[in-house]
Amino acid sequence: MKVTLVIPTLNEEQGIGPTLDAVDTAAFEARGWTWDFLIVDGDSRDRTREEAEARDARVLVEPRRGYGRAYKTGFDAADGDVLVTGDADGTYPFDQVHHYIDHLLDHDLDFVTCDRYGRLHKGAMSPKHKLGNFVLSTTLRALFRLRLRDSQSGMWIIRRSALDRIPYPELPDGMAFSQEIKIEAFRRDDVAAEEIPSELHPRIGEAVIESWRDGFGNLGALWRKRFRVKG
Ligand SMILES: Nc1nc2c(ncn2[C@@H]2O[C@H](COP(=O)(O)OP(=O)(O)O)[C@@H](O)[C@H]2O)c(=O)[nH]1
Ligand SMILES: [Mg+2]
Repeated sequence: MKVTLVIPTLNEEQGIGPTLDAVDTAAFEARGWTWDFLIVDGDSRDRTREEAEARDARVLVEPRRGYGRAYKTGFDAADGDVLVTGDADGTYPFDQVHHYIDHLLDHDLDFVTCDRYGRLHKGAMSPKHKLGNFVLSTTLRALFRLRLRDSQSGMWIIRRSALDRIPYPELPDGMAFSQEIKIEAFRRDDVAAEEIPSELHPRIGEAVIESWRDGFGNLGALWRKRFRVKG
């Protein structure tokens, strides 16, 4: 079995190294898995690509802007049997992903999303972000009747054979991609999806997103998706 770690980057020269180094490749080997790192870089102006290549990552340049756009390009190019996603900023527990993959395989799941609230390390989430995430997750639960604690988590474990049943190419190019891929996976009877407890660490390096704009953007996207308004 092959695992592809798909990671979007935009000026993450400080974060990408620790992110890739955290993966417990010995645990992968012990399980007989092979792996590759697939970086989808938004034409970074810093040393992100060099740092990734130094760790034998395959680097794709996707100059079209957007977090969702990067994942669409990455999913099209990934050839692992299982895909693992996450930010290149040290926030997600890449040191634990072999356990999350075990969970997917043991429970015969297609899609696992990692709930960051399982363990929030000190300084990992500002009060503003906590409030924003609370509003977004509560709204998602109310509008879509889905049991999701953390609608904005960016760490997912996906069985590649299930990607045909998740219409990711039609999802938004921006940050709303994250909540929408969960909605699509969870509302389909032919996709076995689950949320599992995970962790969140403080960020390495500067954030690319503008919280207020992206937060309200995601909130609007939830309402539009629920009532099928194009926007
Ligand atoms: N390729 C690409 N990556 C992006 C883009 N915007 C954000 N990213 C990456 O996507 C991940 C999430 O962005 P981040 O700024 O951490 O967002 P936050 O976690 O919601 O604060 C990080 O690894 C970023 O480097 C983009 O336009 N293109
Ligand atoms: Mg991040």
